[in-house]
Amino acid sequence: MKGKFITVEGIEGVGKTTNIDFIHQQLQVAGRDVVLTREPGGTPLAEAIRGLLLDPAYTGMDSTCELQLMFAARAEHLARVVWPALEQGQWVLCDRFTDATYAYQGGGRGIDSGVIARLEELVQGDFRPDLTLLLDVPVEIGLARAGKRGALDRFEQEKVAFFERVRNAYLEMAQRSPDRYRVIDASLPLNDVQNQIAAILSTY
Ligand code: T5A
Repeated sequence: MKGKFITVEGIEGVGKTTNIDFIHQQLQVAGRDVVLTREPGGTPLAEAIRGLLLDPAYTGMDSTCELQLMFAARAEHLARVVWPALEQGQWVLCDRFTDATYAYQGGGRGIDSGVIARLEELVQGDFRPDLTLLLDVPVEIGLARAGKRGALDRFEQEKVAFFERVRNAYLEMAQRSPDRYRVIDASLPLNDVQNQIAAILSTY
């Protein structure tokens, strides 16, 4: 692929939405042609699947159903948006990707990582992000920030212990893949968070 694939990860309320526009802007200033997208979602069909996944009406959804919906949305998103853009030399900046599946469906729901890896292989082969920015905050800070936004989606209704497992799964992945991951302390004031991001992007 000619372009670069950058993903942004973290638990709820960590500040992905707040910071992704900043990252987009930094990359554009550096002269990159950037496609900004998200998972689950990024195409009309994948956004429809996102609607099902986040809808509190489906609280208690079977965890393997949830897992397969994540990868169904991802297959569509990769085929229609991510891979064509990278082939054309564009950079793709994506709000969450497969690491979120390992963190939420693996760490959070307890699905065996070998099962996730088999779907990963089916849907994306050996395709992986070039760079993953993990915004990290203690769970209580993330949930307090997310809680200020009003109605909670199906994931945001989970308990603190679920998000502790999700956060730990992210931190373990970052430890295992130091070449790809950069961990950002997102508990600091926004300006300090963005200074950390700018420093990372300036070396990339
Ligand atoms: N999911 C996703 C899976 O389970 N498996 C998968 O494979 C994938 C791809 C949707 C859900 O899907 C799950 C995970 C998710 O639960 P999402 O839309 O990315 O994914 O969900 P959220 O994490 O809920 O994303 P949000 O946009 O809701 O949260 P953000 O982007 O992390 O937080 P943000 O930027 O909205 O910030 C929250 C608040 O904090 C403030 C902001 O102003 C805002 O009010 N804030 C700060 N305050 C003080 N200091 C700072 N440094 C701050 N940064 C932000």
